[in-house]
Amino acid sequence: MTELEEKLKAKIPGADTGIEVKRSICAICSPSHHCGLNCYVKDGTIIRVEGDPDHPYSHGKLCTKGSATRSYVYRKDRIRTPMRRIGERGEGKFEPISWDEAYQLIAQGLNRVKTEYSPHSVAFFSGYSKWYRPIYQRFAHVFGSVNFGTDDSVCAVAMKMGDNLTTGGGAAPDMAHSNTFLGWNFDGYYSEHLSIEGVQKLKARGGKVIIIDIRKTPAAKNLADIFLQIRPGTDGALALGMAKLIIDNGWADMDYVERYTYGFDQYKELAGQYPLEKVSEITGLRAEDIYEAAKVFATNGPACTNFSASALVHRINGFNTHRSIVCLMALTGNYDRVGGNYPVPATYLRQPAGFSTRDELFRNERYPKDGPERIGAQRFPLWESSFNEFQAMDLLRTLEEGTPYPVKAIFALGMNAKMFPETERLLEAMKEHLDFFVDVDVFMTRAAAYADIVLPACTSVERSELKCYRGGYLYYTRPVIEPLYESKSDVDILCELAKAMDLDDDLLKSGYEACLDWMIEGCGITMAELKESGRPMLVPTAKWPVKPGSCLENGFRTPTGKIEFYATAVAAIDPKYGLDPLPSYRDSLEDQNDPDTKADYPFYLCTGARVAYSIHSRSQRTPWLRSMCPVPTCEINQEDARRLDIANGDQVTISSPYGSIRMRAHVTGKTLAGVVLAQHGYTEANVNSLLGRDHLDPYTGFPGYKGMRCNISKYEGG
Ligand SMILES: Nc1nc2c(c(=O)[nH]1)N[C@H]1C(S)=C(S)[C@@H](COP(=O)(O)OP(=O)(O)OC[C@H]3O[C@@H](n4cnc5c(=O)[nH]c(N)nc54)[C@H](O)[C@@H]3O)O[C@H]1N2
Ligand SMILES: Nc1nc2c(c(=O)[nH]1)N[C@H]1C(S)=C(S)[C@@H](COP(=O)(O)OP(=O)(O)OC[C@H]3O[C@@H](n4cnc5c(=O)[nH]c(N)nc54)[C@H](O)[C@@H]3O)O[C@H]1N2
Ligand SMILES: [Mo]
Repeated sequence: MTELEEKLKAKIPGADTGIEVKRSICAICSPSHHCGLNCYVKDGTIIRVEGDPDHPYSHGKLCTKGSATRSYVYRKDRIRTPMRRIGERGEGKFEPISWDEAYQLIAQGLNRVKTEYSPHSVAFFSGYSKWYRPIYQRFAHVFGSVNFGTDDSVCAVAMKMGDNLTTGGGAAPDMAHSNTFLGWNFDGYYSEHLSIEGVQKLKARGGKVIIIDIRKTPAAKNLADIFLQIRPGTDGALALGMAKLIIDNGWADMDYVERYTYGFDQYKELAGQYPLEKVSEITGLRAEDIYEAAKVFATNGPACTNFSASALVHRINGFNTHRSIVCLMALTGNYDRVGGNYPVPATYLRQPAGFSTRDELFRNERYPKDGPERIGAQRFPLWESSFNEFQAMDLLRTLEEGTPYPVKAIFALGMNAKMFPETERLLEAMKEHLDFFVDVDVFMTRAAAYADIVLPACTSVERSELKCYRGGYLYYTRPVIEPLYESKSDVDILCELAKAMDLDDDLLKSGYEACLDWMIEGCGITMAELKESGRPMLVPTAKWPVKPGSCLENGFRTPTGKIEFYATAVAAIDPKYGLDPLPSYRDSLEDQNDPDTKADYPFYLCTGARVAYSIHSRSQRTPWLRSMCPVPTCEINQEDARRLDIANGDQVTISSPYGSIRMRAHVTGKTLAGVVLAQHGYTEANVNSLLGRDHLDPYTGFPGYKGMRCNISKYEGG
């Protein structure tokens, strides 16, 4: 081999090899992170990726999914051109059309529904991707619809609502100054790898780590001083039981409670109903372990905790469970204190970076103020009054029943139908009741097959995107390769469509960068500078780190100005909805506990706990990621497996009152007896088809993804 051939084989950048390293970010995963990505590009193709060591936030780290970027970007099922449906909805028969034709057809289709029904009969929906949302939400409102909704209907917002209504806002752990970390449903190894280092450092300093999880996770194994393997969905009872212990043993910070909180007496009375033995029985934990955890948490302070976007709030008792954990922070005086949890205001796309932008104003200033209530408002009034999107878990009912007004068109960016409970019924309802459906996605999906018009979006390495990062950074990424095929960036699609439809908004019509310039005005940096630099830039107005104590000094942003054990905003909701202003506990299977259902479906099904090789539906057909778990697999405890004659690797049927799916059994000692754990996102084994559409948390509308009844048996079909 010549020297050049060797260098080419080793993918060494240089003028001789023609390989150039271009910087971008990995946007496959959680928007809280988006690690820096170095792409090695030769002849317009990415031939290698690695973490960007100079990235000020991720410092060269990259997880499994980011490492699979090439496998993701170059997938065979990329949508290549705009397409018009020529077969039946769902059949998947399309013909290519030009972009101009597509824009004309979309303009006609949406305007027809607007004229025949109303602009609100067009629902604008987005799946998991967040980066384009300011542009998208404004687009929906300028079009005239109140109905903008996203995966926020099932992700993070239930937690944020709990935070907002209790303390006035979310709060980050001050890990660097803490003595105890309460990792409540925390497994950062899989869900946010960049969060692990802080916990490791705390431990190295001699701090204590408590992990509360339903399964033995890497966090439990590597980090925990105390590990509580709790029965799923019973955390609310544990939090109240801990509160009782803390109050009874004099471990509460009563000075803090008196000065900064509201409703303590009622909270104390509620907690009083959870003595240790009762909590032990509900949670399946040993009384001495609960006592020890409560003691360490309350007496080895300051203590901080993580707030999970997913695990606890994916249950019908989720909102109050989350609130009960926030209340523990207040009870021990750990909220807004050094070493505890403290508010860090959002900068851009709801991520904090220590300065302000106008993205929320950009999103909302054109909201049609005379419009009706949004989809889901009548069923979930607390959601409606707390959050500026429709509750997508009411979409199926709205389509079927047409009340309070019909939904006749959906315009979607990345709609994954499998995110919705009773997926097949949703697709049926879309087929039957929609006059017009547009889906913009990177890949061809089940939902896209039902669309009238399908448009190809490109991935993050093919376009630009604005990101903020903790530490005070703004970053405007530059494309490292040209968009593949005829794909385009979502924001370009939206801005071009705004022009084609001649929407009444000069900003949208002037394009993404002009909109960004408007949003970041006043922060001390311009888009021109960001573009020129091509790197994350320190924003002059940024103040980082944000300091704890602002609420203690200036009051909390709640109706009483205090931390509300008793949530006055919940008390303001019509009593007919039966919402409790206190963080009371109820069974996470309460609506499935009739004797027949219990007998037929004796197992607790918990879905979607994060794993390293998977992210929702978008990873399932990414070859490198799929190769790590080629067959949809569920975890079952070894005792249960023995009793049911299920061996490791056997095919099993998981069933619920709504349907059944087939998976492969992974028999393990890591999962509790009586529990089945399964991944979501698979087309051939869609766990959400097992979930009833009304199995929802009445406070937030969030689905019980992680708490429903099921049965499991060996599949005998060969
Ligand atoms: N059973 C169960 N279900 C769950 C969960 C669970 O734990 N258990 N978790 C829930 C949670 S927390 C969330 S956040 C949701 C995730 O919500 P989903 O919306 O289901 O997430 P994805 O499947 O990742 O992405 C949706 C679509 O966006 C497309 N896409 C990717 N990038 C882009 C882009 O740049 N532009 C466009 N236009 N499209 C793009 C993808 O191809 C995909 O089809 O799932 C929820 N579903
Ligand atoms: N690899 C990967 N990372 C992701 C995602 C992904 O799909 N894949 N999705 C991203 C998204 S959209 C979200 S919302 C976040 C969510 O991220 P997290 O909030 O971390 O959510 P999970 O991993 O679902 O749950 C965390 C832990 O809670 C445990 N758990 C489940 N039920 C219970 C319970 O009843 N009680 C207790 N105490 N613990 C329980 C699970 O076993 C798991 O170890 O992850 C983000 N990161
Ligand atoms: Mo999520």
